[in-house]
Amino acid sequence: MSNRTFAIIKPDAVRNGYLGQIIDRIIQAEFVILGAKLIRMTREQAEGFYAIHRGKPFYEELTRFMSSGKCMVLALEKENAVAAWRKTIGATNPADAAPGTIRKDFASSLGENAVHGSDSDPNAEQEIAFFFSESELIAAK
Ligand code: IDP
Ligand code: MG
Repeated sequence: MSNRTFAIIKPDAVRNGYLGQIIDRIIQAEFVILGAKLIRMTREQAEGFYAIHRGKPFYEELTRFMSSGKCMVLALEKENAVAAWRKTIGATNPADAAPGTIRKDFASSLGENAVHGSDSDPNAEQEIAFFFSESELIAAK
């Protein structure tokens, strides 16, 4: 189970036309896509998904933004998936993100930063389960 992580291609990236290029980065980085869906989160879903940030100053802005348009949710597999995906996406603030990372190349601000990545194995499993049933995850290539 430690080899899975959860990703979101956020509404800013979809709106800005980067969906295809970000999926390509996922494939180039040799993640196996176990599941992917294009959805529009309700405000309630966004509030539930980001419940860990409830009470923080950016919570309102974050949940409004995450429910503002289409996004793609993905379950990804790779060795050390959580750390590998966080390395691929770069720092939360694109201004601090390393060259070649997704946030450096496709994000424009701290709030609207193109992608999400889980921060631990237990959170990855919980986040995958928030959007996918196990039967929707396809392990075979
Ligand atoms: P992460 O996405 O890199 O794990 P977190 O600290 O978990 O970063 O924050 C979750 C999301 O909340 C960020 O990706 C970003 O969209 C948003 N966010 C975090 N800090 C701020 C802030 O100070 N202002 C506005 N939005 C923020
Ligand atoms: Mg986080």
